[in-house]
Amino acid sequence: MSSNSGISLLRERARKAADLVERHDFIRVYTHHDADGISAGAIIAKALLRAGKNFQISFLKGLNESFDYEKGDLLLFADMGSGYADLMSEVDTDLVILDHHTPSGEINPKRNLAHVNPHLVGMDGTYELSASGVSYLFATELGRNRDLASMAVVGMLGDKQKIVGGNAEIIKEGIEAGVIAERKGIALHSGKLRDSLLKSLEPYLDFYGKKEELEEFLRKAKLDGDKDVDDLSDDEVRRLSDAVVLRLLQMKAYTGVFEHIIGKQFILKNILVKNSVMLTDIVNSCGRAGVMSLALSLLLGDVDSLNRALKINEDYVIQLLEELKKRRNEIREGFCIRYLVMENGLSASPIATTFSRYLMADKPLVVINIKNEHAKVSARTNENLAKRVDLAEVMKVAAEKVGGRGGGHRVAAGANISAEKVDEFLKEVDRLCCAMLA
Ligand SMILES: [Mn+2]
Repeated sequence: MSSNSGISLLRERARKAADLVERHDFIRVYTHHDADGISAGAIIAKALLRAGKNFQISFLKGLNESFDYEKGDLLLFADMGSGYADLMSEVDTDLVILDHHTPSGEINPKRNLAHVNPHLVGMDGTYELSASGVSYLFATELGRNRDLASMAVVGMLGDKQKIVGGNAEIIKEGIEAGVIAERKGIALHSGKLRDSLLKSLEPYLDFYGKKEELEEFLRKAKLDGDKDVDDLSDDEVRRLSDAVVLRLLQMKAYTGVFEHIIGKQFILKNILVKNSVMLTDIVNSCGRAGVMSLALSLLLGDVDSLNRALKINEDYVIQLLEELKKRRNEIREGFCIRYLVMENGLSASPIATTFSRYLMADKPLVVINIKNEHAKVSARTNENLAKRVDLAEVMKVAAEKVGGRGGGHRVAAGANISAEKVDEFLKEVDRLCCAMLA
């Protein structure tokens, strides 16, 4: 099915969701606590406000957390729901699901249901539409809300999607509405170039604690570190891009990252933070710090929240850079994997993502964080290795072998196991990866 007909089928489903909303006075909204979920929440909030609806919005880590609703209200889930058909079938009130995760089965609704998910219309929810994009389609059916396209960009970038299919369509509408502009450039935060390079995590350039190297990098590329990233000329952008690519190659980074960090950048003209990469990082770190409503306020245009959100992002970045520096020498070699076992470390997933994408891309990386008796596992690889290694399968099988649970995507998966089983688990993960790579 072409994604064009997919999108019109999805709009029909979004229309049904809008119809349900119109029949209710109060809407209970639950969304995910990451950048995609928060931006979906902001789009929904704005659309409901404009439609004159009363609503309450809450954030969940997932549907293993509990939620509640009053019978007769409309219950709306964003960035979750599709994977929990059983749970959704038990909901005894009208229900709207705006999601992009793979549906787990048929939902048998007790009341009215509008289920809006790209997978249900032959579109790929992993790369071509996120929950914020689905929420945008819903919002444009509910009212004149095309100016919210800029918020949807945060979810696309946050979920590391591609600008194809549904995402490309939303960008096009945002440009037509005058709220998104495209610019050639590189994925760096606004601010002094020196500072942005030093603190960048995506791309991670490994300049933290290496002041001399950074100055040498700037000198060689004939760039002024005091100049603002947003003021660089086309020529300077080109020199900077070349220098960044060269550095990443020397670091042996995964070359698939280049298409994400160099080339088209999006300017969000009607949001307080116009640099889309920077805004996504800020929203993401607010989510990680547990202050989702601060990020929501920022997206909705609250000037007072800007400085607080910037500070949260700054603290998060420094904390993560410190942790990366500290943990780098603790990474161990297996036969077919690398692994890192931390006790009471920072959250495992951003550490696993950064190391596996930028510093050691030739083998799958498993990062384990032990807290009390419990071990949380993050496993990462890249699209290239994932042609052979399926980490979702590896995590599932290895975790079940030691009495835990695991799963996820081919390139990014996780598991929960008990701390005393870590060695046995790692051996099994290594064995499974070797078998898949052979
Ligand atoms: Mn999402």
